[in-house]
Amino acid sequence: MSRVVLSIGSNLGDPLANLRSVVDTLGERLIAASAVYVTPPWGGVEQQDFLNATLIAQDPALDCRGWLRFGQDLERQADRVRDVRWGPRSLDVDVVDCDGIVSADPELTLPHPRAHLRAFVLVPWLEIDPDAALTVDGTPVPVRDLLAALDPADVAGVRRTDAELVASS
Ligand code: PH2
Ligand code: MG
Ligand code: MG
Repeated sequence: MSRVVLSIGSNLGDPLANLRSVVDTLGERLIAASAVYVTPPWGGVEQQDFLNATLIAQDPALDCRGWLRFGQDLERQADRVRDVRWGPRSLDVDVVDCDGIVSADPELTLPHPRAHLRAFVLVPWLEIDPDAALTVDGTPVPVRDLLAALDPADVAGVRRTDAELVASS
């Protein structure tokens, strides 16, 4: 059994459709989806704003590496090209947390080594799990405390939209 927190982002092609492809593929495995946020590019590469969201999902058949592959398959299907680090992309699916496991495996470092610095991950995560915590340097820290430690301008830059990820029936 694994419960995963995924950060999804896109700023190329049809970003909303790219994010929706993840939710659609998760189907009943989706536990919670945040709103869609418009976020300024993080990391110093000049590029278009991103759409970002955070998802919580569960699948007894997938371990943490299985979730990594799940994300990579969807990135491929969105014609993701790997070139510039922190540059534009049609779809990025990052495993932020998987069952609270801490691992220095270079293929899948857990939790995501930069998630605690990124308002575009933490703001949507807090929306769907107000009690969320992330292990930073070996210590679990409430996500709300991580957000309070970030530059308020970075946090304010993460703006909620009215776009829906999950088709309302
Ligand atoms: N992803 C990156 C680099 N920078 N900035 C925002 N706002 N959103 C992202 O998803 C993002 C980014 C590389 O994974
Ligand atoms: Mg990423
Ligand atoms: Mg990635």
